[in-house]
Amino acid sequence: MIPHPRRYSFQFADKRERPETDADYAALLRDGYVILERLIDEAGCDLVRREAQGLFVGSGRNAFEGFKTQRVYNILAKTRVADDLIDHPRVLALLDRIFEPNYLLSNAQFINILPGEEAQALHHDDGFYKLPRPHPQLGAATIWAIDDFTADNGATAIIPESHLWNSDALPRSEQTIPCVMPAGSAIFFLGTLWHGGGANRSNRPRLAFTGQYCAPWLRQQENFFLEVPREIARTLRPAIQGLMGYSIYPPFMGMVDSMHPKRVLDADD
Ligand SMILES: O=C(O)CCC(=O)C(=O)O
Repeated sequence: MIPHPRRYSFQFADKRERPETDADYAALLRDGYVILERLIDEAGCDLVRREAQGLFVGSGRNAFEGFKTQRVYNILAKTRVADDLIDHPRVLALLDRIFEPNYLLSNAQFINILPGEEAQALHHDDGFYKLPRPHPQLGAATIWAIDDFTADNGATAIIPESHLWNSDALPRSEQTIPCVMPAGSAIFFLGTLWHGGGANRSNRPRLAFTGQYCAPWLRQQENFFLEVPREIARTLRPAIQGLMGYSIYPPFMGMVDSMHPKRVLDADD
């Protein structure tokens, strides 16, 4: 029998409303994105930068990853420095509004756009769920500026209000604006918003962290159960475990041998 889902869903049981949430949510619905300014300070950015720098190996394997872009995948197995970004209360408060409880982390990466990188192809993050638009919210993402995002250093290019477009509308680069924001800020956008990494015409790298999230009944991009060893997963805080998929979308989705996955995670080997 499946234990009552609330037993292990306590991190997601309460809405994390904050004074800013109403305004953040209104902007998100209107524009498709909202910029959350200066959520972490310079010391926090330095910490993330130092940790990320130690993890980069090589650069992108194709034009979409970016031949002059460095990426770190499987962050949850490699460092704890992104945890506070992944479950930042201001981000969770918005996710609480968009999705049913026990929504999931789909993908977490560091992205370092190096000088000389070209603009990435415009895309929307939920495009791989092949449903015609408009559709219910499937995904949402954050891109955290660990360095200042400027007009010429590869700041994410976005098309405001493109979350409202139908499936047949195609983006043009002239429609984009650079998401200029100071280090420590994050852009939060809906999975339907057209965007892409910007061209880096500066002489310095542009470091970002991105967390992508999806509805609790969708397949995640990352397979966290294979990526993150069980002995690490056990040590993570419940909110992160839940986001990885150690949770249930009631009544059954995510079960392990008829039990809540967190019971199995916590059990002795
Ligand atoms: O790095 C960025 O600003 C955006 C990257 C992106 O959208 C992606 O790689 O899917």
